[in-house]
Amino acid sequence: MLDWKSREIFSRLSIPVDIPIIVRVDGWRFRKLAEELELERPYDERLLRSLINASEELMERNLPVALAYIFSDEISLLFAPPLPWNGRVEKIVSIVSSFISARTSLALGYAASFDGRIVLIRDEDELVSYLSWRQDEAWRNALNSYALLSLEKEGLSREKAAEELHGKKSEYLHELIFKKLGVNIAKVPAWQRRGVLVRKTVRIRNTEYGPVERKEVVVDWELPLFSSPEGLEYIKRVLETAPVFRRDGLLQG
Ligand SMILES: Nc1nc2c(ncn2[C@@H]2O[C@H](COP(=O)(O)OP(=O)(O)OP(=O)(O)O)[C@@H](O)[C@H]2O)c(=O)[nH]1
Ligand SMILES: [Mg+2]
Repeated sequence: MLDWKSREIFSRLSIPVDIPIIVRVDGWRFRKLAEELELERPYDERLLRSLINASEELMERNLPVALAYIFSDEISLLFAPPLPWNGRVEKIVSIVSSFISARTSLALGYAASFDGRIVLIRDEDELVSYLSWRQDEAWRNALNSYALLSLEKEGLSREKAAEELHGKKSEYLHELIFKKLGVNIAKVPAWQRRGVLVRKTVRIRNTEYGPVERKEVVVDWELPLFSSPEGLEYIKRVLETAPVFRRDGLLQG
């Protein structure tokens, strides 16, 4: 008999357990899912809420997840060290992706799948840089989705509209969205422009028996720009109040 265990060649692939990581999952073929579920365009709150709930449920499991940053069809989950499953890459990526897929599918009543990847995060500065990168993408996504819709409303096919928008500057897109849809993109809800952050926190409540700590999951719908001084302060505060980081403060770079 062949030693089949030895053919599971990636099962030993692991990352040091004392490093924070982001696990980012992205919906597979969500354009098709959005069409079949007739999701609202360009943004559907039902989809966002299903991703928020899936993230909350993951955080409520006994896993060291401090926060989840969400926009469009993607979620970035920050895991604090020590990493679960001895840092085994296959285990981490497959469980997180399938957990989010299962919860989202149940919420939407549609079989939704997510791919997944791991990103190493060395310290707080890198976390801010990573989140700013994804938030830039959220903003680009907002401009693009509204602009696509404005051209499609004029009768262009999605493909033609995408072709037309290729390489266009953001000022042009702003103008187009305002002219064709009457929408000031700078004024659409913050969650559409900047995404949403779900975080685990500890609240200290004063009771008649003295202060009591309670873990809670909180959703922030009005995010600052992560690359601004206000954003930096916000992320610092999120990490300070996250129970998984308060324990040993490993992210304090
Ligand atoms: N109508 C609608 N569609 C959305 C919403 N959020 C995400 N989507 C769709 O999901 C897609 C996400 O982009 P991608 O991840 O690049 O596209 P994808 O179809 O998921 O393709 P793969 O990720 O490569 O499998 C968008 O292009 C939209 O078509 C939403 O709120 N409303
Ligand atoms: Mg996708």
